[in-house]
Parts: sequence; structure tokens; C-alpha cells
Amino acid sequence: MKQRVLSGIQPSGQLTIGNYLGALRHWVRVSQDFDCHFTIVDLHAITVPQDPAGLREGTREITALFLAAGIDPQHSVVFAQSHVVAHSELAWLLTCMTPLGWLHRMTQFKDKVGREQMESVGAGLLNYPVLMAGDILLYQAHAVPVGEDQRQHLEFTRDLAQRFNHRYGPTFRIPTFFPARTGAKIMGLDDPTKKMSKSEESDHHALLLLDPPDLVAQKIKRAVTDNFREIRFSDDPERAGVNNLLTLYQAFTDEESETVEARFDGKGYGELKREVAEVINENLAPLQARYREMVSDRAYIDEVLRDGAQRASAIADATLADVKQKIGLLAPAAK
Ligand code: AQP
Repeated sequence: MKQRVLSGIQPSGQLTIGNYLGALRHWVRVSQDFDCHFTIVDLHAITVPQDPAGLREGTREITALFLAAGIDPQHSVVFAQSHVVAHSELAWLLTCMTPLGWLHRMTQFKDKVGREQMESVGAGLLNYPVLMAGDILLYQAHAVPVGEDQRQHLEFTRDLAQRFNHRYGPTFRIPTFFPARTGAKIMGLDDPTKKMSKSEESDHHALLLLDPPDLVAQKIKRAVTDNFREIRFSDDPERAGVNNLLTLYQAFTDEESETVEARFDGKGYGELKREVAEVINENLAPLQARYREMVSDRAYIDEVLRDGAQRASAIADATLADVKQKIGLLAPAAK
């Protein structure tokens, strides 16, 4: 029996190179060896305001990107989170046993909410980690392939599962964090101390998966670097820009760190930027071409999601029924 994997991406904007390296490409790589469930987490996207038509389109477009990147929907289960109702239901059941203090400690919540907005921000944003915990626990996932930014949410999921198991007896498998070997944390081009995010407004913050080659080159050319004039990996925040460019180069070439550093030894930042843009464009071209073919076939995309929801529901409903029984909720009498 293969171990089970669950992961998702929000349809909250155009996917970035960070989403691709930290999640999507990593999923493609693990999908041969694991029993995979990949979901477009539309219920997570509505924790901040979304345009309804844009959300529907975004859900289809991200499904097309999953397929274009190489996820095989015959082999892996691909579904929209809101098509499997158990996600909403388990989120409530888990909410009732989540200490508020745990939620207030989540750094992503603090990052997303400025102090002045605290009173008006939707409660869903605070509850986001509970919904995510439910997504994972419903499938009894062994491992969760996500980027570094999700490490704290995964720890939260493990804690919540242990709390439930302790109170009601063994119910949930305790999942492990499974980051990509390279590219698990790609930083913003305009501010390399901040992670690259799809919902950032600035047009030179993120490289998007569907950016045309000249735009990729332009954005990389503008990327923030430093005055050290030395091309090597470093965890010094002042060298974060060059480190980020090297990380991108390494992620797209799969070369060892020493090989990458040797390649750029004695070269200037201009050359580094040109070569980084080149490897990104070379790697993205086939994916972008497949995406353009796929995205117009709405009937096929809808069919993939329908089939995925059916397969996902079979597992999710069984876990949910067990949870409800353990909590003591009365099952409806059979006719
Ligand atoms: N910069 C990143 N580097 C590596 N991995 C990343 N991920 C996100 N940003 C980076 C990974 O992408 C997956 C999907 O993330 P998500 O859509 O669920 O939400 P997120 O983590 O909040 O990603 P964004 O792009 O920052 O979205 P917004 O702006 O909507 O909040 C996850 O596996 C994540 O780790």
C-alpha cells in the first residue's frame, strides 16, 4: 500500500513560481510514489474577499495548471475543496475543540492582518488553520507536501489531531511535513526578506507561472540584489536577493550548491540574472503550452473535478462519520 499524501492551493490569484516550486512541481515528483490527493482549496480563498466570477474561473484555471504541470488525474485525485462537503463539516467539529490561543499564535494570520484591521477582518482568516487541519486529517494523510510557510500550520494540524485522539481515542493519523528539496521558500523579487505571494499587489514582486519570457526577464532584471558583488548562497538577510536568485537557478537546474556557485564564480549580477531568466523560461515553456491547450477545454476540467470529488468523498465521508460517532453526535435513524 502506498502512503497517502494531501495538499492544496488556494485559487486566490495567479500562481507564482513559489507556488510551483514549493508545491505543484514537488507534487508531480512525488505523485508516482504516493497515493495523492490534490485540491483547489476554494473555501480557504474566501477567508479574504474574492470576486465570485474570478473565483470560479480561478478554480478551473488552477485545475488546468495542475494538469499542465504533470498531475495525472487518473492516477492522483484532483478535486475542488467545496465539492466535498465533509471539509466544512469537519472544520466546525474541530473548531469546537481548538483553543483560541493556538490560533492567535499563527504567524500567517498576524502577517495577513494589520493591527488596525483586527476588528473587521473575517473570522475565517483566524480559523484558516482549522480548516486546513481538517483537509489533511479527513484523508488520514501520512505526509503533506507544502512550502516552508506552511510548516507552522502543519504543526498545528498535528497538535489538533493529537488532542482529538487523546480525548476520543485513536481517530486521526498524525501527518508529517514534507517540503520540496529545493525551492520550498522562494522570496519576493522586490523584497527578498518576504516570501513570494500570489496576492501581493506590486507588479514586480512575484514571477507568475504564466508570465511570458520577456516579462520574466524584465522582472528578474529589476530584482533587488546588494552591493557585495559576490555570487554565493548565504543566509545573511542583506544578501537575500542574490541567495534567492541562486535558489531559483538551483531549483530549475537541480544542480548541487557548489556547482551553482562555481558556475557563477567571478561573474557579475547582470549575468546571473540573465542565466536565471533563461533557465526559468526554458523550464516553463512546455508547461505554458500545455496549459494553453488545456484551459479552453472546460468540459474536461469539470469532468476531472467531478470524478475527483467522488473519489475524495468516499474517503472523507468515512473519516467524518467516525469523528461524529466518537464525539457523540446521534446518527440519523435508518428508514
Ligand atoms: N514563496 C513560496 N515559496 C515556496 N512555496 C510557496 N508556497 C506559497 N508561497 C511559496 C506554497 O504554495 C502552496 C499553496 O499555497 P496557498 O495557495 O495555499 O497559500 P499560501 O501559502 O498563502 O500561498 P500564497 O502564494 O502566499 O497565497 P496568498 O497570497 O493567497 O496567501 C503551499 O504549499 C505553500 O507552502
